[in-house]
Amino acid sequence: MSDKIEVLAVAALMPFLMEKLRAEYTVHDRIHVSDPDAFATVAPRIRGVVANGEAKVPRELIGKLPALEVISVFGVGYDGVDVAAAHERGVPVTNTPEVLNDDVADLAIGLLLSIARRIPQADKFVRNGSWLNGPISLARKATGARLGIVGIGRIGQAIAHRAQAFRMDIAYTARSPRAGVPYTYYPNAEALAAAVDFLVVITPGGAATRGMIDAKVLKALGPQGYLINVARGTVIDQPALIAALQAGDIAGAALDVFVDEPNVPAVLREMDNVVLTPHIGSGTRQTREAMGQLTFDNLRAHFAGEPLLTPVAS
Ligand code: 8YV
Repeated sequence: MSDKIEVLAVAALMPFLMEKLRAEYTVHDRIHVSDPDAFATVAPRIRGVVANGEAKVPRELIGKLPALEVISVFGVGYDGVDVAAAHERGVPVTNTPEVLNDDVADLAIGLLLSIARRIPQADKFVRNGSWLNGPISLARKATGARLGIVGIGRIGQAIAHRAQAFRMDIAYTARSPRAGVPYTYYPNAEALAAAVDFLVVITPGGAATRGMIDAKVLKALGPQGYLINVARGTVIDQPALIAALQAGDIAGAALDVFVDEPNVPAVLREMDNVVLTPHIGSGTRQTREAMGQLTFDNLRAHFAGEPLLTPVAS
């Protein structure tokens, strides 16, 4: 047996990261799911877990890994990891903040423009020959519109920064007003939704935000309002959103994230007033490589006894 440190990958990781990990460690790739017997044999030796933004690392799994020392998440979101359970054991959790801010903000603006100007629908209109029968219906102007941002962390501020170039009137909601943020503060999502044309959701997932965008918030957004979600599917009450879209309670939605990915309800996929993308917020080669490098560097720092680069707070 090699004397390499053993780590468990709990998600399918990009080849760039997998190669780096394999050069340094013995990597057990999702064997806790695919081969429980083999997992039971190696579990006592596993010292690191590598996850991604969607993967689950519940208390139960942490409990099966007595030698666990560190959990490194490939993603800024770590709502799948039971951080409390890890920290109780003295196991630090790391994530990949900052390096994906630009990409997620770019996509948020891209989705906003796509749903406002109906770009995917217009593309389809040309491809299927509908243009031959006359012009397409008019869209909604984006420049100068009122933008509400749910969550004004690093990515929320990157979205606002871009929206300024579109001369948007920007407001936000967060648990409390954020010092140094010059935009109008609303104490909750419902009040914010009532005041804007576009509501962009970029708040962390997890129990604290589950179902935060509910029927009342959507009603407040109103029949001329659009919802954009680049956060987590769980932040939105998905059945309530589908009902609101069907009833015309809101004008449309652009969604990069869903409750049960990669499953997207058929009813949503058939709607014309939505734009749907497959969780690609951070999905550029450049950013995914930077995330992979940071995921690896956190692990390497831990095993070298050096300070972690980007640990998650308790
Ligand atoms: C995923 C994400 O990690 O950063 C996050 O929180 O959701 C994404 O970047 C990515 O899709 C890899 O699974």
